[in-house]
This record gives sequence, C-alpha cells and structure tokens, in this order.
Amino acid sequence: MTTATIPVLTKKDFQTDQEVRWCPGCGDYAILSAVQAVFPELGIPREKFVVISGIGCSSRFPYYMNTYGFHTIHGRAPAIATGIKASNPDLSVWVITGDGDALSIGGNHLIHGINKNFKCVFLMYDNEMYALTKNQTSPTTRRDHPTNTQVNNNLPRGETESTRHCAYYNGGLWRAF
Ligand SMILES: Cc1ncc(C[n+]2csc(CCOP(=O)(O)OP(=O)(O)O)c2C)c(N)n1
Ligand code: SF4
Ligand SMILES: [Mg+2]
Repeated sequence: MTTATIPVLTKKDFQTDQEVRWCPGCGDYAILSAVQAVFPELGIPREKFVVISGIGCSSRFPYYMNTYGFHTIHGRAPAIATGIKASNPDLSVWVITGDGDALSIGGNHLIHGINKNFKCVFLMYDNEMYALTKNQTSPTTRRDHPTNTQVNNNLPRGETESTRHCAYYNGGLWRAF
C-alpha cells in the first residue's frame, strides 16, 4: 500500500502573478498578505479552497489568490457561496466582501446566509465607505464623516412613520402620501 503525501504549502503557493490594482498603501494589501500566510497553516489542500467575492475594491481579492475563486455580482457573494457549499461540502469556502457589498446591496443575502448558518469564513473589509465608486456613504460610515452623498453630515433626519393601505382604495393612499 502506498501512502499519499500532502505537499507542504507556503505563502508563495497562494500568491498569483496578477497585477494588484489597489492604491499604494491601501489596507487591503495587509489582509491579502495575512490570508496568504494563514492558508498554508490550515492543513487544507490548495484545491479545496474557494474564495468568493462581490464587487468593490476589496472584492478584487480572488484575482490575487492562487485558489479556486469567483468574483461575482454586487452583494450576491453569500448566495453563490451557499450554492457552492451545498453542492460540495468538502470545500473551505471564504466569502470576501466590503461594508457596502455586504451590508447595503447585499444586506438581504447576508441575512439569508446567516439564517442558513452554513459553514464558511465571512471576511468583510470595513473601510466605512464605498471606495471603488469614490466615497459614498455605506451602512458603517460615521455620521460626522463627509462623503459624496453625506456632505457636511446634512442627511435629513425624519420621524419614522409606517402606514398600510389598499391599492384599490385611492382615497386612503392619496391622503397617506
Ligand atoms: C448592481 C450594482 N450596483 C452598483 C454598483 C456600483 N458599485 C460598485 S462597488 C460599489 C460599492 C463597494 O463598496 P464596498 O463593498 O464597501 O467595497 P470597497 O470598494 O469599499 O472595498 C458600488 C455601489 C455595481 N457595480 N453593481
Ligand atoms: S480606493 Fe480602493 S484600492 Fe484605493 S485605497 Fe481605497 S479601498 Fe484601497
Ligand atoms: Mg467599503
């Protein structure tokens, strides 16, 4: 009987020859470097890793990892990851996302992912803004931080009111508006 030996992996095995398109000094480099350093420590064969992202600066991550991966659609990484894990539970699934990708457009997918409670690593780069599209307010932007969509913190505050009307009864709807 022969015993198969698992090759010893190093950080270099997870690096790619892709040109990294992040700005010089961007914090995303540090996270990429940490993940590339930790993967060989996990004792998982390289072909069992899959890295799934949405859209954003942070979501360029799969290009820079020498693993299987998928740069998907804005906010939809949890949905794709759910499908991958369901069809191949053996894989080590990593979801890479940004605060905008995960909590704005992807908020609904995130809630369903949490509800399913499937096994994955969910890594959200929280730079408190939409960076790729040049600084718009995200769900984690601080109230006093000016952005293109929150100039001088002038986001009008309102009183929340909820109302429900039958679409066939125009009088009620009209008054509500
Ligand atoms: C359906 C859709 N809507 C809007 C956009 C534009 N868009 C691209 S990235 C992004 C926000 C990304 O923010 P975040 O997830 O925080 O990533 P960061 O760039 O900050 O790393 C938006 C609104 C898009 N690509 N697709
Ligand atoms: S714009 Fe994107 S790549 Fe540049 S520093 Fe910000 S998050 Fe990093
Ligand atoms: Mg962001």
